Amino acid sequence: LELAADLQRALIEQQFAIEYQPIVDLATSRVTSVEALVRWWRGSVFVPPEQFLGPAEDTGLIVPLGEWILREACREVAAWRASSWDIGLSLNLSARQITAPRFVETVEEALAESGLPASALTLEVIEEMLVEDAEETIKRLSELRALGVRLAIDDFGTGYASLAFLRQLPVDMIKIDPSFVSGLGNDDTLTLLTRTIVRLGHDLGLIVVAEGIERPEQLDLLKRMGCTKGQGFLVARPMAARGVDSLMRTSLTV
Ligand code: G
Ligand code: G
Ligand code: MN
Ligand code: NA
Repeated sequence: LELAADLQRALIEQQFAIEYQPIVDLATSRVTSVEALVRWWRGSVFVPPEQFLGPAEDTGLIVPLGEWILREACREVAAWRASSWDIGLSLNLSARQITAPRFVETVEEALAESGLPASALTLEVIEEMLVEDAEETIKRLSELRALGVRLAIDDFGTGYASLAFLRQLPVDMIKIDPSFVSGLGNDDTLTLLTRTIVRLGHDLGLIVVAEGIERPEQLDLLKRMGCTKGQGFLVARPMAARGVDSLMRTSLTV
C-alpha cells in the first residue's frame, strides 16, 4: 500500500500538524476549549483526514500518530493556559487507539509531562466504537474518567445506539452532529430534533455542544434553546497554533 508507506514516512519526517478549533460558551461567546484536528501536508498537497485516517487505522499507524497528537496538543494547551486563561482540550480518538496496549498510561504520561490537569482534557468518541471490543473500550474509558478526564460522544444522534451508549458509558458531554444543526431554522423536523437532544442532554446533566454552526440563525436558535456550547465556521474556523496564540493574547471571546 503506497499510502501506508507514505504515512509511515510522514510520521518520521513530521509532516503532520495540528489545527485547533475554538469551542465557545454560547451565552458569552467565551472560548472555553479547543478541539485538536490533525492535518497532513504531503509535500505541498493537503490530504484530508477522511482520506488517511482509515488507512492509518487499518495499518495501526493511528497509534503512534494519535500519541504524537495527544502529547503535542497537551503541551500546547498547557502553555496557553499558563499564559492566559484556563481553556480545555478536546481530542478525537479512534477505536484502535483506545484498545492499544498502554493507552491509559500514555494519556497519564501526556498529562503529567505537560502539566495539563486531567479535568481539562476531553476525549471524543463515536458510538460505533462500542461495537467491536466494546468491553475493553468501555473499561479503558472508565479508567480515564476515574482519573478526571472527561468523555464526549461526537456526532451525537447519528449512531444507532445513542441512548444505550449514554447509559453504558459515563459521559460528560454530547456533541450534536452537524446534520441536525444544518437544518435549524429551515427544517422543522431537524429543529425539533435538535431541541429534543439539547433537552435530553441537559436532563441527563450533560454539557451539550452544537457542531457545524455556519449561519447566524442557527446560532440564534441554539442560544434560545439554551444549548451550552457551540462550534462551527461561523464561530471560528480551525486554526494553526499561532492563530490560537494570538487569540489567547488578545481576547477571551471570538
Ligand atoms: O478536521 P476535519 O473536519 O476534516 O476532520 C475530519 C474527521 O477527522 C472528523 O471526523 C474528525 O473527528 C477526524 N479527526 C480529526 N483529527 C483527528 C485526530 O487527531 N484523531 C482522530 N482519530 N480523528 C481525527
Ligand atoms: O467528526 P468531528 O466532529 O470531529 O469533525 C470535526 C470536523 O468538522 C473538523 O475537521 C472541522 O474542520 C469540521 N468543521 C468544524 N466546523 C464546521 C462547520 O461549521 N462546517 C463544516 N462543514 N465543517 C466544520
Ligand atoms: Mn470531534
Ligand atoms: Na462531530
